[in-house]
Amino acid sequence: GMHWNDYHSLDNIYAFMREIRAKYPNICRLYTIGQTAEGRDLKVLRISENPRENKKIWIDGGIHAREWISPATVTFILYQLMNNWENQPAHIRSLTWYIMPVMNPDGYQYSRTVNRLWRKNRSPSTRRQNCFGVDLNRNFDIGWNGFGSSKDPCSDVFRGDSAASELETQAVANFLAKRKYNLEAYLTYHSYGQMVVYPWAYKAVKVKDASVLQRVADTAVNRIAQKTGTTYQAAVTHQVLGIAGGGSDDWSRAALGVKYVYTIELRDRGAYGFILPPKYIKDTALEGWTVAETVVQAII
Ligand code: 0X9
Ligand code: ZN
Repeated sequence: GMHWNDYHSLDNIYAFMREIRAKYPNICRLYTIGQTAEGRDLKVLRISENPRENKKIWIDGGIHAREWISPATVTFILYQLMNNWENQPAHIRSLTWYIMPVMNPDGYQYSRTVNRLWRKNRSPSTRRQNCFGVDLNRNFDIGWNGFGSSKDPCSDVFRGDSAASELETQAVANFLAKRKYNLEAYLTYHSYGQMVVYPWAYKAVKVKDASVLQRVADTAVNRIAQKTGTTYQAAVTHQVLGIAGGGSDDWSRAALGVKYVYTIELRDRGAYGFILPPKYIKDTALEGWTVAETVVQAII
C-alpha cells in the first residue's frame, strides 16, 4: 500500500511499481532501463491498453536529488491512474503512459541518508578526486556546452565531461529515442517555485507552438488555483529561470520533436524550499496531477 503522509524510500517506490504491475499485468510493463554508477536500477513503468497505436506521454521525477516532492508527486500520479484504472475517462485510458518516478536514484538515496541538499547524481569525477556528481539536467545533448552550467566537477550545476556522459542520461535518452513515434508529451517534475514552464531554456528564442503551450499551461494553472488555491506561474523557461543548456525538457523537443514539453516546479516558493514538510505532499501532488490531466486533454 501507498500513502502520502511522508516521503518514501527508493525501495518503497520501486515496490509500489511492482505492486501495480502485479495488479494489472495485462496493461503494465516494468522496465529496467539501465543502472546507475552505484549499481541501482533505473525503472520505468509503462501503462497501456494498446502500445502499438496509442499516443504516448512520458512523466519523470527525481532528476534532482533534494527535490523530494517530485518523486512523491510522480508516484502519486501513478497511484491516481491505477487506483481506479477501469473508471478512468476514455482520454486517460487511450494513452500509453511512461512513468519514471526517480531518474536519479543514487542522488535520492544520498539526499535521504547523508546530505539532504544534494542535487546531482553520484558519479565520481575523473578529474577532481573529492568531487562527485553531475547535474543530470545539464547533461542532455542540447546546448550542452552553453550558458547556465559549469565545467567544474565540484559545481552543483556541473554538466559532465561530455554530453550524455551519465548513465541516467543515456538510459533515458536511449529508451525515449526508440519510442519517439507518437510521443506527444514530456513532463518533468522539479521543485521549487510553483511554475509550469516550457522551452526553450538553452536559448532565448520562441519555441514553435509557443501560443498553444502557453494556453495549456494557463489552463493547468487556473485549474490548480481552483482545486487547491495555490498560485502557479505559466511561462517560458528562459524568461523566468534564465538560460541553461543540457536540460531534458529541451532535449525532448529538439531531439525527439515532442510537442507538449513542460517542466513543473512544484511547491513552494521558498518558505521551506526543498525541505517541504510532508503535510503538503498530498495537495502538491494533486497540483502535479492536475498539470498532467490538462496536458492529456490537450493531446487528445
Ligand atoms: O535548473 C533546473 O534544472 C530546474 N530548476 S531546479 O531548481 N529544479 O533545479 C529548471 C529546469 C528548466 N529547464 C531547463 N533548464 N532546461
Ligand atoms: Zn530540479
